[in-house]
Amino acid sequence: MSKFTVEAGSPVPYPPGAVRHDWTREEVRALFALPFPDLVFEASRIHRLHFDPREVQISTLLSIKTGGCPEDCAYCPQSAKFDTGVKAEKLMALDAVLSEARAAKAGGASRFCMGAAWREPKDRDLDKVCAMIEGVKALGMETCVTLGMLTGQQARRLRDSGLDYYNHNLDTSPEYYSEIITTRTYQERLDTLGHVRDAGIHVCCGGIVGMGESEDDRVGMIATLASLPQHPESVPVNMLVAVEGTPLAEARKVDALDFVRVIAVARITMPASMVRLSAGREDMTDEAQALCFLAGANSIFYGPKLLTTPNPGRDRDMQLLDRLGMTPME
Ligand code: SAM
Ligand code: DTB
Ligand code: SF4
Repeated sequence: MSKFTVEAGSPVPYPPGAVRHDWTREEVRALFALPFPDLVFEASRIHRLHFDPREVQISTLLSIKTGGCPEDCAYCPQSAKFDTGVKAEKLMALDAVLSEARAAKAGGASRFCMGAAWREPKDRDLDKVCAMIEGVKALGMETCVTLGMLTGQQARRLRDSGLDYYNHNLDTSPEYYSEIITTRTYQERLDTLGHVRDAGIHVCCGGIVGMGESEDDRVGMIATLASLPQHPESVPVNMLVAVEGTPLAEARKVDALDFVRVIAVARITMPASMVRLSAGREDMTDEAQALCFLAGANSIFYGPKLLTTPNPGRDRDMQLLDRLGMTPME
């Protein structure tokens, strides 16, 4: 065997691409410690065992209820606790949401994700969101919502309206979490994820890189996600969008190659999940994004706005996919 292959003593478990739920932190740490070419090669190889590496899933995001959130997530421009210039708005009307969904579909998105700046939805609001889900489903798109914490009963109501995915992120490691959020616990997040899973809704769960966390916190976040009883079907990896007025406004920028490592480790440990190159693409070079795709990212948010912050324009994204010979997933 060549000394350049990683099989000998590789921390990548065999058979490669097997879906495991018993990832230890040591194993995940060993992946982060691999030389970059070995890590990206393994991630790319494993990606191909489960997916067509030329295909990227495209979701469009809409903030259906912006700002004024009572939580104190240190990264978030929508928290009422920080002065970020984001104004609190009411829940959007059904018609307006559906016309945005039609435009997203016409633009090529297969999934429509709706986000609300709530700690948790009130039952009255949930009825309105259920009507939005039904309306978007009727357009022939997949649906995803992110509304904060849920009870089991609320998760079942969302399922009954036809919801495909619920997004609720762990954001970081259990150890670093209290540096970022004090108004709800890590366990509450895990409980919400359990309610979503039990209701039979697909789980979209990931985190953020670039909040001043250590590599060990990245290890802790991925090890937690990869040892959930069932892997999230979708794993968003966000690069912090540092917003003025938030406590993380001056956070040190992450080296693009370190971000690629997080994508690669997510791909290797959750081989059959979609890994989304999520927030932060606006400030990433095309080359860094190409490396993320090579390392196993196969999903993006498409359209010029995330929830409140900019995302690359449609032209830039289509040109990038074209240059890479990649196509949107049907
Ligand atoms: N309020 C709900 C909640 O927190 O669950 C849903 C919306 S919240 C904006 C969804 C996720 O967006 C957060 O969990 C976080 O991971 C991500 N996010 C928010 N602000 C971000 C930022 N400035 N940069 C990167 N990701 C961010
Ligand atoms: C996720 O992980 N990233 C998206 C989505 N889930 C809801 C949100 C990113 C938000 C970035 C900051 C903003 O635009 O407000
Ligand atoms: Fe509120 Fe969600 Fe922002 Fe936290 S991330 S402040 S819960 S909108």
